[in-house]
Amino acid sequence: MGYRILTLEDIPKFLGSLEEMRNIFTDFNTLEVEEVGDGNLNYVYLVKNSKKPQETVALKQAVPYLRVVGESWPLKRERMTIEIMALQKEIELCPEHVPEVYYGSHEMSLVIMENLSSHKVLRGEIIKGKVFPNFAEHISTFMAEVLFKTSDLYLDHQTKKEMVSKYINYDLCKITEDFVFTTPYEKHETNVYNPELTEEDLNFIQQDRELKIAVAEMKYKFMNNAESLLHGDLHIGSIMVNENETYVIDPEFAFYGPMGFDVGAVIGNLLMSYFSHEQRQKLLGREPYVYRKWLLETIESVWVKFTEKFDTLWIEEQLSNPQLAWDYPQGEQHFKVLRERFITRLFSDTVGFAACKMMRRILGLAKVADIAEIEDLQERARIERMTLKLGKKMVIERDSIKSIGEVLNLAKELSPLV
Ligand code: SR1
Ligand code: MG
Repeated sequence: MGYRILTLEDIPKFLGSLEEMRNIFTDFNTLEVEEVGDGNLNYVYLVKNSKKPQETVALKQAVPYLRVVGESWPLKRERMTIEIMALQKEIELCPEHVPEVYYGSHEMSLVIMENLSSHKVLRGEIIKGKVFPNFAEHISTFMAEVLFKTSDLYLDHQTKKEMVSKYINYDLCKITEDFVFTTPYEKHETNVYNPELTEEDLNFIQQDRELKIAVAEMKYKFMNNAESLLHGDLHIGSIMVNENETYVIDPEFAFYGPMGFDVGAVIGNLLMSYFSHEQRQKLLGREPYVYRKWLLETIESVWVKFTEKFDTLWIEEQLSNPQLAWDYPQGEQHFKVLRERFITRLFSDTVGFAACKMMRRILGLAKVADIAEIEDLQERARIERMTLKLGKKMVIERDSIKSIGEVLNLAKELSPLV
């Protein structure tokens, strides 16, 4: 079967041709297909048997261009091969937080998976001001399991190198290199600015010596530190939730990169939500304090729980596979110092990457609805300036900021929790 772009009309027949779908659907004549993808890259469809709605799947297909721009921006559809492989690896390592995959086709550049019909995209839910008490617990488990167990701290030397080469993701890494680390920090034609931002606001980022150097350093780290298999785009639009469960979706940007890039994506996005709710809670007719406090507590918990779980996995690995290197009287203590220094360095990376993820959402092409959909442009610009200020400070001072509490204090200095 050669590649072709599926349409709404084609999908029932296509599904009917797949052996794997016979376990799911009892009738292919009563399927209803709805296109739901609002993503930047691909098409996503939900398919349901109208007679038996519990018979349902999600189908995602990559097209040979960047969907958000159109056919004028070609993009190899082989990105779906990476997505399928990454989903399979994440399912192996953390099945409780990844949707089940029923069928994947590299040729058709598509994946058919569990329709998370009782879950919603976390960004949309946060915009509505909903609370998810288990989110920090879940996302920290996902990140610790995947980042630790795909690194050299866990895999043998050959498997790790085979993994690095298997997950080379030229095209989507280039998108990140451009849109997260390059274009937002220059006068680039693809940037999109709130018209209420002034030239001074832009130059505060685009012409500042220390900031430009710091972002270039983060870009170099992104391109050269093949530490772990990253999700690669772990913003709160790549996470689906309900009150009890959390699922990570959309790993098409997966590649071997620095662990802090994923952790920073979660933290940076939640910091932007914190700023946005200075305004959004008022629009919802609420006092901003309670919800924004939950957001800050969640950020702290994500980091604390992630590091605790990561450390536990490392200790367990040392116990089950003891390394000769630590087999001497003070070895246990010295191993502990290594772990502490590792986490200190990972924290600096996390802060630096979170900062880049924040600043790019204000000045670059791809926005976050939390801030970009604030209708009052002056109010939006006020929140954008806070985001830029915090991002700038975080990336420049990433090595001297010592704790997640310090990051939260910086956010509160810019936008008091009242
Ligand atoms: C031009 S694509 C823009 C962004 O969408 C994806 O979700 C990634 O974050 C990418 O940077
Ligand atoms: Mg995505």
